[in-house]
Amino acid sequence: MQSVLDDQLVSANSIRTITLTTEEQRELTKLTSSISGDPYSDFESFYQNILKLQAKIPQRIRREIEHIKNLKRGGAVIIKRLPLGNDLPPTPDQPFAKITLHDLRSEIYLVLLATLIAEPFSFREWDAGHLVHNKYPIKSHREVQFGSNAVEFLVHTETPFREFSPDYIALLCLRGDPTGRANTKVCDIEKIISELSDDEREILKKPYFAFETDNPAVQINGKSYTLPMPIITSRNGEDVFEYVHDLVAISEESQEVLDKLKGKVASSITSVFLEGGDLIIIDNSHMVHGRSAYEPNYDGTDRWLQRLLLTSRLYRNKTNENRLISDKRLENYTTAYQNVLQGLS
Ligand SMILES: O=C(O)CCC(=O)C(=O)O
Ligand SMILES: [Fe+2]
Repeated sequence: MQSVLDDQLVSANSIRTITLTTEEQRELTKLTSSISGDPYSDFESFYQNILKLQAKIPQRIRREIEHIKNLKRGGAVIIKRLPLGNDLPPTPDQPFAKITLHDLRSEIYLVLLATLIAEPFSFREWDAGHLVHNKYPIKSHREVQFGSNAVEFLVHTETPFREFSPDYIALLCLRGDPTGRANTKVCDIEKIISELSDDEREILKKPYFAFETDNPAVQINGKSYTLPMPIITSRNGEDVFEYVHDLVAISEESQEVLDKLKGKVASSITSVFLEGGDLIIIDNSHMVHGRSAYEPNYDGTDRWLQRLLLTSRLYRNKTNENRLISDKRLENYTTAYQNVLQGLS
């Protein structure tokens, strides 16, 4: 039997890990077996059924998840060995919206645990309007900066530089990479930025940072960019951070600071190998995440994640909310990215 003492509770990188005991697994299996509803065709009913049982989540799991919420700064928690069962179908090779395989029941674990931290939401234009996103490699997406790619998925804030980004993201691994190569990456960007000078931080607060794109919002010195934005912004008096490893700066001075930041991010990344049954919840306002490159086989055995976006800011009532908001800056993404998104709907 797994002992609680085996767990490495705190690592140097604000990532806490707990491994479920057999008893906790048993309790969760019992709890989830009474939950009904289809997370894809009627998310709200499914979610309401889950909320009724949330008070019964084993204490230690609840405490660990709530710890990240209460930190109010960079943190992530990994819950290992969720009892997802053994009847996972082969990993699909097409976008999830195009197949009839729905409701795997793993969604119950994802939504039950992740919504202890905040409320679920998503973007209407993403993943066919599903609240639970299924992420696995798709051959034609291989090179794109998207969760279904195979090249390195550069570390990023989820949904950076838009009108709204999630406060947390949750990734539940249904099937780990059988080749052992795909590592999720996590980095505490708040900590890195706190170690820069005041002058450097002032530059990161200016709207000097953007992506190169073929669908520009602005042109600067003949180059095409998304709308330049700051990396540090303030929310309710607290600094929050939005960053992606392929950002560029629009002036020489800001490029110098960005290059320094990129170097520090690259050397402060923690790699986490997710196995089937592992859930990671990441504070998306203070941490960035990504994934190493890997070699999918596209034969039904590939890595498979389910993802939930979470917000502490949008909803007051926990019932009957419209949980889809619009991703309004989509028109300035690269054409390659937009093609992938459209293929999902
Ligand atoms: O594949 C991973 O581990 C990370 C995926 C990711 O960044 C995402 O789906 O948002
Ligand atoms: Fe992501």
